[in-house]
Amino acid sequence: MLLEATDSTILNSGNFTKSITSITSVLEFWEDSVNADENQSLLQIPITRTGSPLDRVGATLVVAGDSTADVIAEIPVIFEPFETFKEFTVSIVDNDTPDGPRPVTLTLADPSGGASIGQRNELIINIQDDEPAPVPPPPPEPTPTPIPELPALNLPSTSQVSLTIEPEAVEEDSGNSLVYTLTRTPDSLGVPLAVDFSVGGTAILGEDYTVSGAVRFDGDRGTAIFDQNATTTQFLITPIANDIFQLDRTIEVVLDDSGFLYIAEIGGNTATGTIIDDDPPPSPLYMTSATVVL
Ligand SMILES: [Ca+2]
Ligand SMILES: [Ca+2]
Ligand SMILES: [Ca+2]
Repeated sequence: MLLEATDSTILNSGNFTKSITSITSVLEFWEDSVNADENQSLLQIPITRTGSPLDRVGATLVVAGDSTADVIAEIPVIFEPFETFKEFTVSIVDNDTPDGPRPVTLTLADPSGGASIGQRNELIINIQDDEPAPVPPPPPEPTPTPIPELPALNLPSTSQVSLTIEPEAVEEDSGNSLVYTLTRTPDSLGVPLAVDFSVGGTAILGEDYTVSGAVRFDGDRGTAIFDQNATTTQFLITPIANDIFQLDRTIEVVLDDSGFLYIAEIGGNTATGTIIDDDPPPSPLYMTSATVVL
């Protein structure tokens, strides 16, 4: 901002007649503060003398920036006899810089000629900037944390699973087992594999046979488990011996058509084992003697 001041003199008879009651001249501003726009160019600053108008009196108009110690200019103010009102013109220099609101402080000091300074000895000019406030630059984009590259994942693919049995039949009291063997193609070899199946036939779990091996089995449904890297898995059905004459009984296992990572081999998805009863039929009753009473 560039501030200039020039004085002009106005003889105001109204002021003269109202202020003649004091023998001392009192110099002061008309007001305490005034607002100005940076681009309004000119601003009128009134200074008045009250009291006696008879003498030639004066003071110093001190122009300062934000701080009263930041003195920009010192301008003598002289009131000739009978001058009661002076008006200084302040030139405000517009600029193109967004420099925000700036206060300018005017102070009346150093009275001379027997004058004194009144209570309104300071005037604040609030100059409002007419450029928009600068937009702060956006904060820098945070540097993304690099995502560690994971090792390539070799996903297993689907295996074909088949089912065989050996032997296909065992005698009830032999202690031998029916061995059911599931075989998978190597596609899913890197992971364990569970293959579901249904159980049919005439034999009853717990009554006619027991089950062992890598299997979950409840008599109606079952699941055979391949260990990782195992191409085969087995479970055994062992007859429960008894001395009762019975029919032969069967255990039919049928693989589910498909499941997680497997498809049952068409035509190779079922196996049936037979428990051969080894008990003789009961002896026929026959009469060794008879007595007939007539
Ligand atoms: Ca500006
Ligand atoms: Ca038997
Ligand atoms: Ca039997």
